[in-house]
Amino acid sequence: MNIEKAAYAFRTEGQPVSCVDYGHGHINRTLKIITDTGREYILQRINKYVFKDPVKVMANASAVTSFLHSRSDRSDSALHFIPTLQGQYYHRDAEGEFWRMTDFLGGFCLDAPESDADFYESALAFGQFQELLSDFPADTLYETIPEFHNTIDRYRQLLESIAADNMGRKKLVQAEIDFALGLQELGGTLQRMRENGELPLRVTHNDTKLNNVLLDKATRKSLCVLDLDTVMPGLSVYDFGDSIRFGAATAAEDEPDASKMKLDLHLFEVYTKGYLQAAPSLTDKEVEMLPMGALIMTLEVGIRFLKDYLDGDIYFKTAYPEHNLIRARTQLALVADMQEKWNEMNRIVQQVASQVRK
Ligand code: ADP
Ligand code: GN1
Ligand code: MG
Repeated sequence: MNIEKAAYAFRTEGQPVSCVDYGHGHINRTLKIITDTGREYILQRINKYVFKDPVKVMANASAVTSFLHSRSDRSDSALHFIPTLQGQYYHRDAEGEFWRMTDFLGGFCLDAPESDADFYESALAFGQFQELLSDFPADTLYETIPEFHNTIDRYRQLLESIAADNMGRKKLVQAEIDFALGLQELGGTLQRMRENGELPLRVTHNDTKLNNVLLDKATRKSLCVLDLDTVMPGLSVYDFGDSIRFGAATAAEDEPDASKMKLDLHLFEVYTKGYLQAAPSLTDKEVEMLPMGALIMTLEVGIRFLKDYLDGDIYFKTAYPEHNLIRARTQLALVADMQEKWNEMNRIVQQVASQVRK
C-alpha cells in the first residue's frame, strides 16, 4: 500500500516495521514509524488541497530548518528532514501524493497547557522563533498559501460560500453569519496596517498553536517549533494571536458547549510575558496591537471554520458532520468574550511591556 511504499522511500536507519496515525493536526496525515533498529520517525502526507505546491512547501521548510540548525548547537532545536533514497526531501507516490519524513523528536505536544509554565515555554519558543528568523532572507520564501492571513480576503471567501450555499447549510448558521459580518470592518484592521506599513512584514510561523511546539519530556522546556508549512512573510501580532486563541482559552477548539469558551486572562498574561521577553525587537506599534492580533486571529479562524462548514467540510479534517460548525461557534464565542475583556487585555499588554521591555 502507499503508506508502506512511502515509508520505504526514505533513508531510514533500519527497515520500517510499525506505522500508526499520530498527533491531532487538522491538515496533514501524520504517522509515527518505528524501524527494526528501534529508530522512530514521523511520516507525513502533505495535504494537496491545502498546499497546492508541496515542492515549494518543502523548499521553505528545509531552508528554514537548516537556518535554525545553523543558529543552535542542539540537534533537536529544529525538525530534521530525512532524504529519500534519491536525495530529495519529499517522495511523490504513484498517485501524485507527496510525503516527507522527519526524525521523531522525543518530546510531546499538548492540546491545552497543563500549567502556566507549559504555556510560558510555548511563548518563549514562538518568540525565539520570531527573533531567530529576523535575519532570514524573507525574499527566498515561497508563499505556500496565498493571502493566508489576509482577513479581508477571508471575508470575501466567506461571502462567496454564503452566496453559493452548496450544502444548503446557510439557514442553520444565520446567527453565526450575522455575528461574523457585523465584525467585517474591524476584521480588516491589521491587514490595512500591514498594507500601509504601520506594522512590519516579518518572517512568521503563521500557525502557532500550542500543539505545534514540542516540549521536553523530562524538563518540560520547549525543544522546538513544528509544522513549518506556513512559514512565510506575515505579521507577528497574528503569531501572538493564534497562540492566545488556542492556548489561553477555557475550552477546547471543538467544545460542543460554546458557553464554556472564554478567554483566560491569566494565561493571556503568562503568554504575553514570555513572548515579549523572547521577542524584544517587536516595535511599540506591534506591542500595542497584540490584543487586536488575538481578537482578529480568533475571528479569522472562526470564519474559516464557518466557511468550511458551508462548503461541506473540504479543508479541515473533521470527525463528525457538525465538527466545523462547533469549531466556528467556539471561536466566535471567544471573540465575543475578548470584546468583553478588551480593556483588560490592553491593560495587561501595557503593564507587561512596561516591566519586560527596556
Ligand atoms: P498538521 O499540519 O496536520 O497540524 P503537524 O506537522 O503539526 O501537522 O503534525 C501533527 C502533530 O504530529 C503535531 O502536533 C505533533 O504532535 C506531531 N509531530 C509532528 N512532527 C513531529 C516530530 N518530528 N516529532 C514528534 N512529534 C511530531
Ligand atoms: C490548522 O495544521 P494545524 O492543525 O496545526 C490550520 C490553521 C488553523 C488551525 C485551527 C495550514 O492548523 O491555520 O488555525 O488548523 N493550518 C492550515 O486549529 O490551514
Ligand atoms: Mg500542526
